[in-house]
Amino acid sequence: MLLHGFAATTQQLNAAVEMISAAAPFRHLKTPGGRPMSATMTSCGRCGWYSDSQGYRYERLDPANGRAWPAMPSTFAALAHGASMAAGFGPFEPDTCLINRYAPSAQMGAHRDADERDFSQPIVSVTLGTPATFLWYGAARRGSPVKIRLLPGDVLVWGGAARKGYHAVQKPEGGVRINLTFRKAL
Ligand code: MD3
Ligand code: FE
Repeated sequence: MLLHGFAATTQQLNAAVEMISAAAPFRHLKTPGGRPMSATMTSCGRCGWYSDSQGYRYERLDPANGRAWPAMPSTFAALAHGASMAAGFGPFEPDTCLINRYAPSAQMGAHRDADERDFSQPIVSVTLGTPATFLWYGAARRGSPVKIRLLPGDVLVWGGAARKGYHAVQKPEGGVRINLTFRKAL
């Protein structure tokens, strides 16, 4: 479900991203095959998403420095919970927020999110910064995807069958795009 403009206080969210990335800097993770991802990433919360030659997983400590990930701001948790309620997926208590940063040349190829334990929990995503086009494939990674142009403040909630769908993101429209994805991973 697309909640257009649901995140009204994007200034606060952007400021929180600055705080988090000062403690846990954005970095290019490598795929298990050794290729650097074009978006840079960091996380906050009780664990953080990570990828290297050992595979895709959630880590309780930031492998870059051995410290806990920055705490999830209460504004983040409240936004994710409110979006899940508004979309009809019920109470949602994420334990992590993966933060993706797309420079003008960065994009994300088609994939599905499968590293979380409980697929009955939704994922909430929030766009900040420069608009970009999101591609929705659904159950199979083929055919022509549905295109959705995401603006800052737009919130998407993925639950039920859509939770396992294939999706991708095109390059942002000439500036930096930040995306927050809230997950219950553990
Ligand atoms: C549909 N991020 O972090 S957000 C990701 O714009 C990711 O940074 C993109 O895909 C981004 O995994 C897309 C929309 C999104 C996020 C997670 C989903 C859609 C999803 C999980 C399941 C289904
Ligand atoms: Fe994804």
